[in-house]
Amino acid sequence: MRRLMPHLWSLAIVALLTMVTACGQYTQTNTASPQPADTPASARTADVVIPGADRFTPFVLTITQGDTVRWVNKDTDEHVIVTVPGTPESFTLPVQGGRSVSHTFHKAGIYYYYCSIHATYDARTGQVAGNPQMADNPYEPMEGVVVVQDR
Ligand SMILES: [Cu+2]
Repeated sequence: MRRLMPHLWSLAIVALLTMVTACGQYTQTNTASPQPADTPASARTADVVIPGADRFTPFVLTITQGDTVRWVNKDTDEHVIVTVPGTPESFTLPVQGGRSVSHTFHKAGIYYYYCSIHATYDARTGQVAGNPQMADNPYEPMEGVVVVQDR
């Protein structure tokens, strides 16, 4: 029995490796995936954190088309994430204090966004500015950028 064990172990390892390899090939060549074409299996989720302050960290986040950004609001205040005009897709995402909100980016491009409670967007100049009525520091507008690269 003792002498058979190493042999059984190597058989098990070979079987395991074969399964892992087969899985990898399956993922890469599978065309009948239940996921939409623009949400590939390799899509990731990246976080932007709102600390206990009116800002987005990191300020610039680079992702790949089909990835999801999750804004994690660690502040007690509500924030509302709004894209500025001219982004490839527009969205308005309210997020309560202590909660998070996600958006999947289907189009490549540069997305500028701001918090519509703590900052303002001037359509005439295209500038985002701090909202002096609401922001901790009106000289540092609550804004961020998501760069979505082609897959
Ligand atoms: Cu805000």
